[in-house]
Amino acid sequence: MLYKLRDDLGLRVLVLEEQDGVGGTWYMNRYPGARCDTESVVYSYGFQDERIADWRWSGKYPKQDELLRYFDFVADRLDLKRSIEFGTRVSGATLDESGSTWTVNTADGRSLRTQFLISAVGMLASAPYAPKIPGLEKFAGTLVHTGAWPREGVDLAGKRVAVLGTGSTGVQTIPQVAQQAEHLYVLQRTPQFTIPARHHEYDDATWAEIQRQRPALFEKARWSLGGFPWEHNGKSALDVSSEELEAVLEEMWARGGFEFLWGSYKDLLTNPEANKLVTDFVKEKIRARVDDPVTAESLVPNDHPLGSRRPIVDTNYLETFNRDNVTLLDLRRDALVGITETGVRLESGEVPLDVLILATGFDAVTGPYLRMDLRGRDGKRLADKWETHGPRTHLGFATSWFPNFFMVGGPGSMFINYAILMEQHVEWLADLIARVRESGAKVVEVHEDAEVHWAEHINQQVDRTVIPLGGKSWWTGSNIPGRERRTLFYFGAYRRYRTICDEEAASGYQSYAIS
Ligand code: NA7
Repeated sequence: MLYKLRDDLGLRVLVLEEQDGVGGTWYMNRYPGARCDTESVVYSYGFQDERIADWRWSGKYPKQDELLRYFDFVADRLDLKRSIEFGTRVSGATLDESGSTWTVNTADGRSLRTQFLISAVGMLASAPYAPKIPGLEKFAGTLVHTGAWPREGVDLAGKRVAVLGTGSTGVQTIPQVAQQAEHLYVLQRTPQFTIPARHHEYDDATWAEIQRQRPALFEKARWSLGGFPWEHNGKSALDVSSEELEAVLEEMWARGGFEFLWGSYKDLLTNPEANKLVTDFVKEKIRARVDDPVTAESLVPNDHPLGSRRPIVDTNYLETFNRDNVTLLDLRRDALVGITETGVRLESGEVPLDVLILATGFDAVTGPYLRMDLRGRDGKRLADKWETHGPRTHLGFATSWFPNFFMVGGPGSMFINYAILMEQHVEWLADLIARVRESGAKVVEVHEDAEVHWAEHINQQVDRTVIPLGGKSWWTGSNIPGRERRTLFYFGAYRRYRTICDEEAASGYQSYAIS
């Protein structure tokens, strides 16, 4: 966004960043095993700039430290850091009476004025979530949240360690922690489906071939279902023989990653009957990967179908339970009662610990926004507005009562390959801002009925998927106790979303009042 607005549009731009370096989620999530589960080749910038063209990814999925090096490389090569103020947390922002200027307040007591305020706070990392477990504050060992992992690391060697949480983060860190700890206890409340990543390093010949194909891969991803460069085979899983189904699923399983779900049959995530076929396939894979049948059954999800929660990609997660130094503690059978000074207390008794790792996720999607006190027209607070009606936005870009305020990937946009989505958002928002400036207008605000219409649309659309069967999860904001389920994303095809965005621009931004 900075590059686009500053270097393409020639605007005066300042980025305020709470952390001391670039990278966002990859700056904060330094836990062992942190790795992107979107393939590196399309989890990077797609715009052409020869200054960053010589970057080379080491393999299929980039690790956290490689991602951090990438963002640093881009920021340095494009000379971005001179426009970024690091170590500055925004505590809030207030619109002035003219409706055209925001006063942004920082946690260190300063205020800055700007015509346009763009939030790129993301939807997860800036708001880690730790459950209120009785006695948590009494724990005398090392307590660490994966999303706030210390830069200097945590010494796990020879320690009795527990990981609480088995979402994407827990699934990534558990195999790595198991290699370091004397003993690892995995505290699992809800078992999850995981698909093997099949990570591999790129040799020079592979990388040269990927480089050759890269522009075409990006173009494909930009007009795909989920921002990935592959397509389903056009068939229903219900229209093929069981032999053909098995063969295709086995082939996709061998390829690994999200391609298993989005690159095979067209109805795995939309038709419950088709979904059951693939859900059963993955349940059998879980049983085959875990030696002990009792542990295996505890790891098989039985309260939600595959794809109804955020799918998880793993490397050796289930095999980790075959190690002698790893114990699965199934909290559905033996409830977590509380934390003591020396460990965790289950119904069956206490498990002594040196280190407790919370892999308990985030106050996702709305949390990063509501940590800031944003006040729009007539002093309306964003928290109050979103509390009353849910986080209504227009396509995830803007929300009424908050003129000249925009979001990159806000609630109501999509949960897909974020690199592809972000770049589209940046371009769309830059075009809108350019249009406002060219017209000589000062204020742009989305019409309330446009966001009401979009909220209705995404609510209808989600009912055509298996997502309503997913129980409580961050995808619906219901991972936070007491919070009602909400549709936070458009779960249709990305190419359809992109077309809707393009049509809005082509209409001259008919959903917006520009004055
Ligand atoms: P998630 O996916 O929200 O997972 C959080 C995990 O923590 C999940 O297994 C939860 O169990 C568990 N949890 C949360 N609170 C509790 C309590 N009170 N007791 C027991 N277990 C609990 O967060 P992640 O960090 O793994 O991933 C978030 C996203 O970041 C990920 O999807 C990627 O897009 C990047 P539950 O399932 O609620 O029973």
